[in-house]
Amino acid sequence: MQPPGLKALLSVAGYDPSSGAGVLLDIAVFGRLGFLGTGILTAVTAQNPAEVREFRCLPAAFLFSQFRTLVDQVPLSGIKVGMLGCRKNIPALGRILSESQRLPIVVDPVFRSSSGKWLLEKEAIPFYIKQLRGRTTVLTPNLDEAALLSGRKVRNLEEMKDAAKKISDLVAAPCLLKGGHLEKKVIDLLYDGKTFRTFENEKIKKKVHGTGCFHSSSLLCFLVKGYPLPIASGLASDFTRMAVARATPLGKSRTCVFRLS
Ligand code: PXL
Repeated sequence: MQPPGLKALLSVAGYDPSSGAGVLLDIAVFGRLGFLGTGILTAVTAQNPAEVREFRCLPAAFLFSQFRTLVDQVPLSGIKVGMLGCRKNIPALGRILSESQRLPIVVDPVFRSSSGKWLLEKEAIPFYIKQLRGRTTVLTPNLDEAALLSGRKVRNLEEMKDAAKKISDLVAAPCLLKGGHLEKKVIDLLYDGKTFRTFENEKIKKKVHGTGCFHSSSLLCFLVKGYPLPIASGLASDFTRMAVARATPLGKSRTCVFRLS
């Protein structure tokens, strides 16, 4: 049994040995915000803070088996999805989502690493969208991912609005478009199917690995704490900004990692 009051959140994502992103980072964020972090692996990467060199996907049936085995014993309060790695994992994700429809589900559509490596085949994006449709609470793309999902250029707030609306229509869910890569300011944009809301923060000139993972896993935590999506989105933007301010370089590269302890 889980101790009373302890809620478990699940990260479905890749393994980054440096713990700068993926399941290890998500679990650290869940723990920092008061939850028990659990994780199932889609893929194992060979990477350091500077680059993803290569990765291997785990067999798709095994991805589902990790989920089934965990939930046979452990009740979950929410799910965050990150890197899938391979097209073959998409149907397994679809099953996981359809079996979890009563839970808050945050999907971070990870397609490419900051160093430019594809973390899901580009050709699989339409199938991915189809499997997500109607099955997620919110989708959290960054500018690059929003461009890939919507098929449009996404470079400023006007284009972000256009893309967020298109993506929300495609997946039948709200879209929180993360604008951390805008040039002058960080503007995160939420479109909930009706209204646009923006969350602005000063840009901190720092290269931080795993910002997308951090943002979406903290969003899940605030949703599970009971905040409505617009409030949870603002809290996640602010929490991420504070964490970026505290992030420090790890090892030889100048890329920073989050410090959660
Ligand atoms: O930030 C995207 C991302 C997500 N998950 C894993 C990653 C990366 C980028 O490198 O390695 C496991």
